[in-house]
Amino acid sequence: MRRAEIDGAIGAQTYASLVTIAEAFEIPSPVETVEPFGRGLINDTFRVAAGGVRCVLQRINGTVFPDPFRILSNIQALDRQARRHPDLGFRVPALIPTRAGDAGLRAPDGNVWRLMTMIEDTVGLPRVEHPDQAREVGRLLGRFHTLLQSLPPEALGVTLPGFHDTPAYRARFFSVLARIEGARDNPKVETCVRFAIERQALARRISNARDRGEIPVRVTHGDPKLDNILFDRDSGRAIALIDLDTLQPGLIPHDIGDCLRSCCNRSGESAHGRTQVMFDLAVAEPILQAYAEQTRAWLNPEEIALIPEAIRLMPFELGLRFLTDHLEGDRYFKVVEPGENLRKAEIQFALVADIESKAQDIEIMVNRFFHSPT
Ligand code: GN1
Ligand code: MG
Repeated sequence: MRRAEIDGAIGAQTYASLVTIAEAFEIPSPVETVEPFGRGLINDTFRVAAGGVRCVLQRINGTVFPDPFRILSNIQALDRQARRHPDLGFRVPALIPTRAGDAGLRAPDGNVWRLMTMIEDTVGLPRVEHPDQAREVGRLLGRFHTLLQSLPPEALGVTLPGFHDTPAYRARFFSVLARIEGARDNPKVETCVRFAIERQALARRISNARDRGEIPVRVTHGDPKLDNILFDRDSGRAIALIDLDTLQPGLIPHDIGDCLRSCCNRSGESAHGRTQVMFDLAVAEPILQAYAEQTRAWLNPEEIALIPEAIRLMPFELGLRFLTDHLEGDRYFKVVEPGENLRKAEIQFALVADIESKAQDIEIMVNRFFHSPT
């Protein structure tokens, strides 16, 4: 990418200022290249090359995350935990300190930047193509949760208050809807609104279980979508779960639901045209089976019982979030073109509908893998 394009890519951030930021960290100097990287919807991400080293530079979105340094200390806690359990073969991107010795850099404009090592010789997958890949996803998420079991949730700071608080997202959606005049004039919006109204009760079930103390708060990833999983280039093993911004106290069923809504929707979050959105049970099965093998011994029965519900809930929640953002003018999730968040909401809701039609199969699968060793 040419420098002028990079200059345009993140508004006022010029190429020269990116180099200055990268050079504030403990990497060989001078920095050779900085280029946009990845497909994240919240932060701005760049790949930096300097003296034969490649790393990932990110500006943490300060509008979304109230205290970016809390994210950095949570990542350090995970890193220490992974080092205590090398047997799990779990790799964590290491934070490269600034030359002043800090975990991140607060720029004069107030933005916080971090630099991380690139986990080399890995690939991401645009979609799950083979059951072995699905098995790897389940195994990785299961090992991740197992690794975090011995960390008390209080040991981690809350990086994003209200994250996966479905009742709060629901309430916010209805208040935005009421505030924006003519919002329901668009028939696509109206169809989504009706879909959301019919499923209002869904928003509360899992948080009710948490409030009643039926399921524990544990350390979770918060965003284990396929884009955030890295596979070893040679062996194909899933070895890292990246994007650790929402590593914080949370609910296990939410993580499983989020992982499945992403991996089992093989046409992706932003499919165009007439693509049939569907929840692929042939992908769900190996993920759940491998996940269960890793976690059966310690997950509690209520958490297991809520997995099918969470699989339906997470695309519903994300659909509500996309739809709310569309109504508010795309302030939270980055879009390339107007209407994108609305289309993404439609896709998540179509996924919910397909999951509902397969509810019995999902229930049977969960029971089979978690309650009877295979
Ligand atoms: C956001 O920034 P990114 O793309 O990793 C979002 C997730 C959504 C995801 C959908 C902090 O993640 O909750 O599931 O988009 N992260 C946050 O792609 O809101
Ligand atoms: Mg994320």
